[in-house]
Amino acid sequence: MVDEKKVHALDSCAECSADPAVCDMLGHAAELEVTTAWDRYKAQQPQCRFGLQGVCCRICIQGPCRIIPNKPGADAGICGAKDYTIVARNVVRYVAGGASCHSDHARHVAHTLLEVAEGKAPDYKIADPDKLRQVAQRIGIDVAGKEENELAKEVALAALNEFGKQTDEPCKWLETTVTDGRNQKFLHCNVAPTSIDRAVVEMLHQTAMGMDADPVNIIFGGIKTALADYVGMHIGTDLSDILFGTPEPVKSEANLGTIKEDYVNIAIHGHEPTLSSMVVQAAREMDDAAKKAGAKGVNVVGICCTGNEMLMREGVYLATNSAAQELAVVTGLLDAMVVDIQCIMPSLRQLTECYHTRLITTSKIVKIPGATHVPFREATAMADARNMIEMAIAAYGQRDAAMVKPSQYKAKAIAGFSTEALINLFKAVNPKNPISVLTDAILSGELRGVTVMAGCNNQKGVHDEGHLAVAKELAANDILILATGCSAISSAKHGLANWDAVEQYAGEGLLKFLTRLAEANELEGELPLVFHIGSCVDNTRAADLCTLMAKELDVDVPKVPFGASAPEAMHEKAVSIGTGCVAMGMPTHVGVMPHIEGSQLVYGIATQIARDVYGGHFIFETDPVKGAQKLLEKLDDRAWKLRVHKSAAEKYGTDVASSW
Ligand code: BF8
Ligand code: SF4
Repeated sequence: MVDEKKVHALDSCAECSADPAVCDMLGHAAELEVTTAWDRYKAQQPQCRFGLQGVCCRICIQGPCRIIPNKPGADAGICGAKDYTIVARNVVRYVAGGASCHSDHARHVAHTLLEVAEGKAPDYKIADPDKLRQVAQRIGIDVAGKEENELAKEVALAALNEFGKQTDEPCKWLETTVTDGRNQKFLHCNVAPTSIDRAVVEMLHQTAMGMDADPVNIIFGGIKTALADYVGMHIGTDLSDILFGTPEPVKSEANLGTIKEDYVNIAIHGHEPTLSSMVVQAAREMDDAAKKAGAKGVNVVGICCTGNEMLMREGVYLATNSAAQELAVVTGLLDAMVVDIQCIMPSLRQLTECYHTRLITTSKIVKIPGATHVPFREATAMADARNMIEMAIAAYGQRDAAMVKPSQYKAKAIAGFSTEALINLFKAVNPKNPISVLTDAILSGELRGVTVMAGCNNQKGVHDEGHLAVAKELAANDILILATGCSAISSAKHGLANWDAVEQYAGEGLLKFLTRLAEANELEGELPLVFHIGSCVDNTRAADLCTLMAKELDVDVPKVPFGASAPEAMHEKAVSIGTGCVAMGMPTHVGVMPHIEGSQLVYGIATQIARDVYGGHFIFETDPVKGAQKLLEKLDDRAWKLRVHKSAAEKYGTDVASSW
């Protein structure tokens, strides 16, 4: 019998995670005296108050300057920067970091598309030529009479142009995907990015020592950078769909129980589909080699957003989300973990040292001392992927029985809900005007709104608890829920991405709505409570749905009952996505306090002034149920106003009021 107190980093299982697979595996880790993020979080306590409040400035090497706002002599940095300048600068630098991540990912996909078009990446092909044409047309490329590769080259070059063009017109991927109202707002506020790289560089420049001291101007710069992040994400999603296919509903399974004892297990972890799609393909062709080594075949499992990309397109199992990535190794059953970019804990190397697991890094900007580095090149993609699987097969025979602990936990999950797939579902109810199926449900009061749940895991809270509590509260209150990133993985692991959860948690209106959709599509019992729409770059799929709703309702986004929630936000990317959601006009709940409490002014801009200018605003609430309720209040307010304004417009034959 394991003594819970002794084996867990925190005082009890319930303080570690809402996921029983995680609690179980943490027990195993403790028995083996293997440390994880839970132990290191505890060792980091107490965390620095200046850092937590965002009032530590390290922007120049006279610092760090630490501010105590109302204490004479301590209320400004050496250069005189006040709390509001320092907090604003720190937070928008997160946004620049997030935008860099998403957009560099997108740049890589754009390069791959270009190489495919030029015949330099023979292992790839254009999987969705229809989407290629749609994207080309949307960004103003003449498609008539053009061959697929010619068009692909033009789209790839247009995408790459979004990164570095020096002229002053707004990015095409912004201008052509949002409402007219948003375009006007962004131009009016001078926050429409003209290119991604320029926005990021400008942000770093604007926030350097001796630059901008005005928190409003700094935050507007942050909004421009967040919109550049949106452009990067949208390019990432569009071009991935073109290269790897636009997702359609697919059934799979999620949680650590998908790592199988009698298979060669290889985890794909990170964010990009370019390499992982090759690993999945190679794995399917290498079952015989695995059998020769005594296994039943090769089993690929996904972690984080690479996992989401491959679940959506190939039905690959999801092993777990960000906080629990180490625990996939702790099972003792993972023969190789192939990582690409982002959210990869450096600790994985210290951990794999205790196991037979091969840790393989592949990106030239992600190397971990001690890991095996296999540089990934598009030109030799399939051979590289095979090489990695051979390494996993070789490791299979070296498992240490004393370290092995299979997990019994997994859940069925239905995923693959791209915007196109959602529209197809609505088409079965109303072929002529599919989006009206959703907007009519809101106008009639059957649904109270839509929310995209995004974001990470954060050790500051109980792992997965925030995601589950928010999803259940929203579902019980008739909100249609979309999910991305680690939130989507959380739902999948806990059985919220299948119909059983609809019966258990959906409110009356949501149940009616989903039943109607299921019946019209002959998918009875096969729709989820939480619609997995993809990885973090796929938050743009939610934004696209919101734009379609706004257009159908003939209003701008701030009037649409569409919200966002990141109950366990962690990464810089979450800060940029959240800021983008606010600029798009959405009420945006964040369940972890970001580092802004050191300035009441910045806090006020994020939670109140943003609403006056953009229509969207942040709701910071660490209690997930209260957070969901605060979001609901905002959605209800919007739905009520929408109904009143629409009926008044009909009665008097006028346009719907545009104020929010
Ligand atoms: O891009 S949700 S922890 S895995 S950052 Fe990372 Fe956050 Fe997970 Fe995907 Ni998104
Ligand atoms: Fe201190 Fe100013 Fe340098 Fe920041 S920029 S570290 S506040 S001197």
